[in-house]
Amino acid sequence: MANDHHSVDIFSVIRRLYEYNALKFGQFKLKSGIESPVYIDLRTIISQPDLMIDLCHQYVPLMKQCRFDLICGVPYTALTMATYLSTKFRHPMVMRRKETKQHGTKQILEGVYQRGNRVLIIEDLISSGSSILETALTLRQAGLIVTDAIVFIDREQGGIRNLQHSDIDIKVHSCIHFSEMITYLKDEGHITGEKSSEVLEWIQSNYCAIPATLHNQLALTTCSSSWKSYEDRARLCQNPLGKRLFELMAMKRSNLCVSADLTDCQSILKLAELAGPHIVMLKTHVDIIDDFSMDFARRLRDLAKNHNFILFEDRKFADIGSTVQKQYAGGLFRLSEWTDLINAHLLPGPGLIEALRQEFMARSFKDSQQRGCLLISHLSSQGNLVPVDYAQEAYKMAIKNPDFIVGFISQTKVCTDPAFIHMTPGVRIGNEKNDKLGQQYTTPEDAVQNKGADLIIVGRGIISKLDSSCEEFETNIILYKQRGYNAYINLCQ
Ligand code: 5BU
Repeated sequence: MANDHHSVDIFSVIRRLYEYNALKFGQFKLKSGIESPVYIDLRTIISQPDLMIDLCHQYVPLMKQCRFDLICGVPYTALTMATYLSTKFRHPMVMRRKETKQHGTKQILEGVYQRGNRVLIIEDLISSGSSILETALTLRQAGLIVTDAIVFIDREQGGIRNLQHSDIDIKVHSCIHFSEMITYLKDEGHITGEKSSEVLEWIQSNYCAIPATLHNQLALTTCSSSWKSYEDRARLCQNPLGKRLFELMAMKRSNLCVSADLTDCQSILKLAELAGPHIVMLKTHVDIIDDFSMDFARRLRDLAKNHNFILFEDRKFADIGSTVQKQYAGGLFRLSEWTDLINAHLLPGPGLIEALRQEFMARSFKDSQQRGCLLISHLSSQGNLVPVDYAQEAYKMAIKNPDFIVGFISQTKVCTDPAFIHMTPGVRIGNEKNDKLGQQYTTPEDAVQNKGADLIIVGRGIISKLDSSCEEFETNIILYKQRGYNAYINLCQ
């Protein structure tokens, strides 16, 4: 960042905040209902541009200690500060809306960014840390990395420690501590010794916790304290297919799904035969097969039965309910007759989900086969236009339909509910980080430990070995199976 020649003593800023009534002493009722002998209101300084500038420059030395690509102010007070720091020092900024727009793109995050960009959060003051956490959750849900935040005043009520919690892991830097500020005001004769002791005592005995509801949303970061084995998760699952999937994962010690992106039936059957013992799921794109027939579908089902894996057609339904019913049950592929699992977009709304529910029920009545649906909450491809709040909407839809929504195709955790599975594509071992057509790859460990995957989906990383010797194919698939499974097991430590 550019050198900052604007040096102003922080205590002169504190004195002026006091003079402009941004620091008030008396009896104040806080949002939480508690009575406080001190009130800090930094919102007022938007009307004092000189003070605003001098205050903003206090962040600069701390910004130099942080690694970041973008900055983001916590709405609303810190937005003006972040805007000043962004324009003055040419740091690109993103802006988090407090409320999602009800029209247009429904963006919750404004600005230009890429997954993996590092964001520094700017906030005016910290008490519990909840506001910083809310902003960090939104940023992380968009695939951004948040490790640091800077606040002007640390109220010393536990916020900095709250955010150090392993689930959250945000380092908060502060320009000044509350006690330093009070001591300065007392030493300069602005407040009495008595007032200073009263305020300091009050602060020390009023620890602020992060509300439980917010803590529950900490699904983004996979945390060891909430880790559950696949067996335990099977027990918590309400839908029979999800239950069977978790049981298979525990029994086969595998969280691997192979993506059979091959264009002829013979190769897919060969893949199913060779991969069968190591996988819990085989995923198809039936519309890329040149010679599809229902006989092939029956043979694939037999292999799935023999080797005990689930058949998932990656159909990504995204149309009105009536069309989806026909796409699922009819046409050349008659998916409802041979697949266990399909997936859908939320874009068309709940009618699509209702349509699938009706079809599932109608089919299951005939053949008592377990069926389920995954919701697409994210895409793995670069520059995809999936909105940031898509994942939240997917979760809302899932909890309304826990009897047949098995989980999510995700790139980050959608929820902490252990009954829903998170399945992540874009996994490959080796040097390829992308496929030059938008696919973005990560390792099994990164998918599980950082992106919250319970199950990894691997296509070309495995099928590229189909024409190699059986030994080579097997060594490779076992490597994926072990690395994916161990990454999940290692989370419990
Ligand atoms: P790959 O060869 O490992 O890149 O194959 C990944 C598969 O997962 C492929 O069939 C995709 O269609 C599928 N996929 C994906 O890659 N990314 C996504 O976000 C979704 C599906 Br949804």
